[in-house]
Amino acid sequence: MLEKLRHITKLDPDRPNPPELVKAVAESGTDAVMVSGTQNVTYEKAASLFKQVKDYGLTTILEPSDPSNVIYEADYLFVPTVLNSADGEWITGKHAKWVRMNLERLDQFMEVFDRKVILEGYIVLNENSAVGRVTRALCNIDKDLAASYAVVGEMLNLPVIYVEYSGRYGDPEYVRAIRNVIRKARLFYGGGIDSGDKAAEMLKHAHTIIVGNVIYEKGIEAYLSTIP
Ligand code: 1GP
Repeated sequence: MLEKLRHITKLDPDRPNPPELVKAVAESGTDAVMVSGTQNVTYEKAASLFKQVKDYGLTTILEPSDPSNVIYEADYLFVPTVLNSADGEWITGKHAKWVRMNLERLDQFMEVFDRKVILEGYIVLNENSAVGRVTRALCNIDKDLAASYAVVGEMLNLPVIYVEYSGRYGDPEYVRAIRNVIRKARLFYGGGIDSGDKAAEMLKHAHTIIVGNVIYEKGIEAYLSTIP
């Protein structure tokens, strides 16, 4: 399934997602729609957005930020662990809480886990982003250390390494350095992609790009230009 993803659109259920926006996304050629679950994402808003997206036959992915906001109706759950966090809560802490909530029906939970869950090893590199601050990520690291975190992700058998600059276009040299050390994992890149040139530049190194803000901040035309 991961091999089929070149372009993922991250939609925010907390922003207006009128039917014409959802239609444009569905017809854009993007490979999947991802909803990132933050505290502000209510179940109703996210479920209603998923329903609209699914009506068009697009793959839906939920990326929860906490065990309290997992929405099992999504086709897949992409569960982050922040490899360069200084706070264990974001590496395995929340995950253990999630398992604990399901310990009494572990077989059932593991069946869903095996069918729907893909773990993502995040390397967060923008210290000014919400995700960077909240997860206390060690963002000011050189290329070699960033690449080393990616190798650790592979040692842990994570199927995805996600280079996250959320809100800012990142340094392609970092993405290249990480790609060079990756053997099995798929490399995701997200952050500040708002044009065809930036999409193409990051796709030279990353297997998959994730675009978010562009659709809300620059509109549908700019968003469409990011489709490979
Ligand atoms: C955020 O990586 C995504 O989690 C996409 O970033 O919103 O900057 O496109 P942008």
